[in-house]
Amino acid sequence: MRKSICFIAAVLLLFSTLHAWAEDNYRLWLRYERVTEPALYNNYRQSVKQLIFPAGSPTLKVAKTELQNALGQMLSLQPAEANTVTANGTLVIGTPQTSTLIAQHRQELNTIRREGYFIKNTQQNGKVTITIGANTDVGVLYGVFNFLKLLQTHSSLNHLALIDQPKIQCRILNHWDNLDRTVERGYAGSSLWKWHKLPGYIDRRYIDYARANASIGINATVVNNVNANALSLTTDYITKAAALAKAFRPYGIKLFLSIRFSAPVEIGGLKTADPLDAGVQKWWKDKADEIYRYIPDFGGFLVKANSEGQPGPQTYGRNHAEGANMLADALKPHGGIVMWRAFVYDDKVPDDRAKQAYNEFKPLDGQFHSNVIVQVKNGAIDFQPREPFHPLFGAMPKTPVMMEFQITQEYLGFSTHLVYLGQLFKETLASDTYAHGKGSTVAKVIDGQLDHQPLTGMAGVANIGSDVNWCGHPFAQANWYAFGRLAWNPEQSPNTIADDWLRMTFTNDAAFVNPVKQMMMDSREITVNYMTPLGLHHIMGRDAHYGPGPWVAQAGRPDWTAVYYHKADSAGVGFERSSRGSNAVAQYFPEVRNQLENVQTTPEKFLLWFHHVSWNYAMPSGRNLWQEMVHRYYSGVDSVRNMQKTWSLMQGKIDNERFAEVKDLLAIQEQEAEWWRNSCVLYFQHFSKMPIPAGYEKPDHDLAYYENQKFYFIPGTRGVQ
Ligand code: BDP
Repeated sequence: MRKSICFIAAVLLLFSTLHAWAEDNYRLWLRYERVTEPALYNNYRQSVKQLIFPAGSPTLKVAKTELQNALGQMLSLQPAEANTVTANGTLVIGTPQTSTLIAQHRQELNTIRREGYFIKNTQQNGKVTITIGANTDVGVLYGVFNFLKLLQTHSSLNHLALIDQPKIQCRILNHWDNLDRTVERGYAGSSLWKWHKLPGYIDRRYIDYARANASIGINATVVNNVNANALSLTTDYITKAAALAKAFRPYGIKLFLSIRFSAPVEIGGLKTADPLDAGVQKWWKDKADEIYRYIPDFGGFLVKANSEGQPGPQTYGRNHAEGANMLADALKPHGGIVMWRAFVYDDKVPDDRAKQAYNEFKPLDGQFHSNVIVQVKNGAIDFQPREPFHPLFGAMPKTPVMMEFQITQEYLGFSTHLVYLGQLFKETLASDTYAHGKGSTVAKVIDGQLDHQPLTGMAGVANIGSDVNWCGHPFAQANWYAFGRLAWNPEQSPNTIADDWLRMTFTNDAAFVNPVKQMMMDSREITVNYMTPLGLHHIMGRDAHYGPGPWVAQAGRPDWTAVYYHKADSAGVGFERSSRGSNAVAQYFPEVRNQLENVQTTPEKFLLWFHHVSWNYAMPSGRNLWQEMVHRYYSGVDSVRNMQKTWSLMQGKIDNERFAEVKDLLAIQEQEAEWWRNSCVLYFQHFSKMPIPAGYEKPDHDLAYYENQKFYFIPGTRGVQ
């Protein structure tokens, strides 16, 4: 008997060590690690001894399960369930429909709308309670996740008086996932959606995906690529999508589909997809009716039309509004919406690519039906490491306009480079458009405040795939997380978001959190320095967008080359977008335009975006432009080395697996940063004809070496033209 007990104990010990050893990072920020600090542990246990949480609906059920699992893991505790408050340390959770105790909080309930929640310390029957209340079940779910965040980040549970609600209605991921499970610009494995096993088999990851999204307030998802395959609108695929929608539904997540504008021809057997054709209109109406039969809460359509070879209304001589409205009318009876992308440019149009979306969309302001929202990328070119805000923000006061950010790091080192995008997102959101004078930030445009828009949204191109750790790089999870948090409230600080994420994902140990947070906060600027300093843009390798390619001069069309954008010559470098050049600056409101018109007042970070500047131009640092550019590239690489140093000090503070993975990835990042630096410095030197100043390490190879590098099977490129 003693022997077998010892044996079982040994096996259990072995398993627990193996478990601790096998850290695969699957759990994201929902780890619910045991609270080990004794005072906190006891305090938390005292605060949640009893639970009043009647949970009838699927959403309340998942909220309750999440809570119970988390409390079990963090505090080894299952609170006693009760109907009335009989003990100090009672957790009261629900809506006015499920709980009379919640219904008493009229003031809070009146303040929050559909998806908001409150978390408060109150007294009931003379006993101390924590109350989590909301008007709706999904509000309760958000409240529970935020309460668990308090525990995960070791926050105090005294004096709780939180009232929170989303500032943006549609907080949506865009998956660029193809039906064959390749992911356009995806660097974290293949698509999560196993179409061939749907609708029969629901993978556990669909549920964990939905949980993770709900925990940060994401409430919608587009499951297929914007470069859409018409097949996704066939009955077969609608049935499959319906199974996904059903899996997501308890978590408050609505499913949307990207559509191919020519679907009526491709799968409907019609001769045309002209939006003004009655047959086409009927086809879409019938299709919408069919979708809603399978997915009653279907969100609507995302549309990439007349962009990069995709069909659209212009194919039939109609404009974007006519195309969008036809689809909107089909969805309207069911409450669906159309997200119509403004990412349009055409190499047949001679104008600067940066101007084309504004040129096409601004004149259509006011012509879209009320259930259309125009989806605009953060900048006018394409998700570059840094772009000035898109001039369409603030320019269409009579049209709902939503943000499209890219979470997947197409132009920011794939899933190999540690780049915290909270900073990038925030920089755009905080930019002042001056649409209605000072303070008219992009955030206020997209949360609807500025022009009183009833329909609001923020989309993020997902970085999620089948990799066990979801996003490829452990720190890429932070970008999914930060997107959700900023979509909920674009005014939040990236610093706070990084802090929460680190605590939940790694540890609450300040000796880890503080230095690593600083590293995250600096990481985006560092990447800009070694990739595209001073406003350079679109100088990456062609097609796959992997690594540097400032020399790319042939790419099928001029606006896909690098030379189109940097315009380096012996006189200088940069794209002249002032009135002396393409006059793209005229698309901004006067305060912004005037600042950007002039080289002297243009912020350094956008200098070469807006101006062609001579190599000898005196920069504020005292260096000339050439020297400044070299300095930035070198400092970018040096900073990556500093990141490596910071990280190496973290050994032992977290599990060895993630420590080692990040260490290895940082080493690749350092090599690739060097590759960017050497390629770009050598390439631009060709024009500046000035030496790399003394004191800098010399590039290992000559320019020809870098130009001749060849890469095969680069991820994210299948299906890319
Ligand atoms: C670019 C990508 C391309 C996308 C396109 C888009 O390179 O793969 O299809 O954007 O947003 O960033 O439609």
